[in-house]
Amino acid sequence: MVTSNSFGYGTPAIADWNHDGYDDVVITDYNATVGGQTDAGQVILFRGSPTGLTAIGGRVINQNSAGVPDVAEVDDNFGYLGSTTGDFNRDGRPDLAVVTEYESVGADTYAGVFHTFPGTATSIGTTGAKLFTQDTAGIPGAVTANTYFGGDTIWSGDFNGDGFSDLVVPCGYCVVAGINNAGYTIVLRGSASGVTGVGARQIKRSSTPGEADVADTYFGTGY
Ligand SMILES: [Ca+2]
Ligand SMILES: [Ca+2]
Ligand SMILES: [Ca+2]
Ligand SMILES: [Ca+2]
Repeated sequence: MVTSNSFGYGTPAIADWNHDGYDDVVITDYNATVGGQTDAGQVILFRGSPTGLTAIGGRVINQNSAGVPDVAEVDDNFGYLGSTTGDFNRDGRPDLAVVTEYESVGADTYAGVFHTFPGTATSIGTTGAKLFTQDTAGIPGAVTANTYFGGDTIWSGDFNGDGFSDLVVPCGYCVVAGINNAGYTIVLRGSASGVTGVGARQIKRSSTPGEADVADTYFGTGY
């Protein structure tokens, strides 16, 4: 069973992107070579149909897709380790968020980023895609090498009940008050313009009364 191919290993995102009543799925393919860049990574949309999942009408999205911030590079691992969906801009169309936890930001290797992609009338759009790092305005914390922001997975829900889906992004390798790898999660709000850093909050173990942050426990992740 050992293989270097990791197609489908990350968390898939499931929604009905073409509004035909059949659920569709985004499957991660983070070891894919893109534009000659090994392990740059991509995700692939498959359609639901009366006979089940089909590649017909699907699409491939990677960091070289038109409108997507950044570019496909060796070892980005776009899609590692997962994706999620929610209606972040409350337009009735499901949107997509994808982690790239090995992305380097400036000189900070493996700092980690995530992208969001707006749902369209019939699919997932790359026009209007956004890139978030820990230096995005409003997000607590700062870009730091080897912290793998966004890993190992992201998820969503409408936590403040305003109808805009919100996004939860972990940083298990992040330092909390000098405690290495204690980790925290960032909760970002949805808005009319989609996921925003405005109003983002940091949640860590010590956010709960009586609980303390502990080294190497990677809060919010499965590490
Ligand atoms: Ca569908
Ligand atoms: Ca990249
Ligand atoms: Ca939407
Ligand atoms: Ca909300």
